[in-house]
Amino acid sequence: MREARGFFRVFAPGGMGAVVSAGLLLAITAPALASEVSGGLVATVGAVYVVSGDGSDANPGSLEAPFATITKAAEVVEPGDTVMVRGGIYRERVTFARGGSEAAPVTFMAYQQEVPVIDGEGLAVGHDEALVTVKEGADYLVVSGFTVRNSSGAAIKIYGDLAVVMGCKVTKAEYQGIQVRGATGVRCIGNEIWEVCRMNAAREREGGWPAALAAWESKEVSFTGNVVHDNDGEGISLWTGADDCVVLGNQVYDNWSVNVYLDNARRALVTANLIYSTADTFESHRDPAIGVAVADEDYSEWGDSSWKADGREHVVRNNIILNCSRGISFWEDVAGSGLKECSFAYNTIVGTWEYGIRVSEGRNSGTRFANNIVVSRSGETLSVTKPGGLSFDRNLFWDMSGESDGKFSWGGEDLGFRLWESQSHEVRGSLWADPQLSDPASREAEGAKLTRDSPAIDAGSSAGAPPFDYWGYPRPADGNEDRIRAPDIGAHEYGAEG
Ligand SMILES: [Ca+2]
Ligand SMILES: [Ca+2]
Repeated sequence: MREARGFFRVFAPGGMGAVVSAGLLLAITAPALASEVSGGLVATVGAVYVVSGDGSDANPGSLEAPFATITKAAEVVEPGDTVMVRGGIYRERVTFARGGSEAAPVTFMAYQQEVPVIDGEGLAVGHDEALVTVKEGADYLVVSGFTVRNSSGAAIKIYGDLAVVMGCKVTKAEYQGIQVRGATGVRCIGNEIWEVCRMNAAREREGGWPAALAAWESKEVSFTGNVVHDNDGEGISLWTGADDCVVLGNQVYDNWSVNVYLDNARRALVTANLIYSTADTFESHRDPAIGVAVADEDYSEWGDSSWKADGREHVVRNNIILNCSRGISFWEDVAGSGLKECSFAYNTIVGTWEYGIRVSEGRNSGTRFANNIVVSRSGETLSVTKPGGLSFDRNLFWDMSGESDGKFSWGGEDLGFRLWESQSHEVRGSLWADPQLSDPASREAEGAKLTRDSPAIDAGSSAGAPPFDYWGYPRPADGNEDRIRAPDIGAHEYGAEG
């Protein structure tokens, strides 16, 4: 996905530098590395340690005489050091208290293609603790290629700034899979997180469940290319005080309460994600989950006297949302909260069981829904209980059930598309037409592609159009070769792939 690659280039030079050195490490054996490094290949890599289940913490930590525990390595690393952990099961709570620097990160990584497993079975981990913890002050730490499983608390919690957690498999935790707390610039890249938030495994709780992948009171966190699925809470959450965070290129599906949740967060960018529900029959009122939800839940009762409703300035674009209860949803939990200066644009939402878009109350302002494809399956396309502060511009609506005009619930009135479009001055230039997607029943992104005669082609407005589509191809394109090069409505720019 090109938007993802651009993101790496622009925002992740330090982390990807560390990854490049990790790639080098994979290519050569550990004893060879030090001389390669001292030969100038990598300027700032320090010592290399190896951990193996059959080693000993009394060893020097070399390939021939490895440490036995990750904990031992974590106690001795200096900035620039690399720890390679061999395959096998490590039954230890790991605390990373020593980090690196921008020029010299500390890296803990799987040795070659082996799979080190940090397994908490039988270990006491409190509900607000984690099996793996990156402590505050342990900055510039890279953790790559581990499986982390069986925690009676969270699996991984990150308090250190600019940490990178990548290529990890995280499963079977009672609470969060990965939670970033009070940290800046953390990146979670290419992890798989499933079957966490097990404290709600019965899926009967009325509230209080955690999220599989979450940022809380943190800034400039990015969640990129992760696969987050089958969790018993929220999928990805930007939670209270999570500001300027990015949710990019993830696959998020079959999570219980909400797939992507922006709760008391500010200035989130949610882009190029594939969000869906696989099933066609459902077991509870939250099943299937919402695609992207925004709210400001009231946590003042938790004793936070400074709490105020704060959600605003989110950009949610180029996402594909399939077979969810609602595609995009806001609900007003406390008076004064609302969608404020948010943009929901160029998303393709297909097959919603409840509403394509639902905005429930809210003191909304300056928020724009533009250039989205919204295809419901319930006959109920859109619901806005309190019009005002929301504009709808160049959206393409349709319903799979054969409804001729859809149902647009607007300030308590049930309107068909034509009445809705003609009555409100906040609504401009939307269409009611079959978007002619390549496979509207699909759960894959390809199914949301336009076909040649789609009315979405060249029908978008260029104001605020992102320069790429979901796949990262340039927008606008003249994919249908009619000499009109305008943006297409939805997440796909037809023919842009050339
Ligand atoms: Ca076009
Ligand atoms: Ca064209």
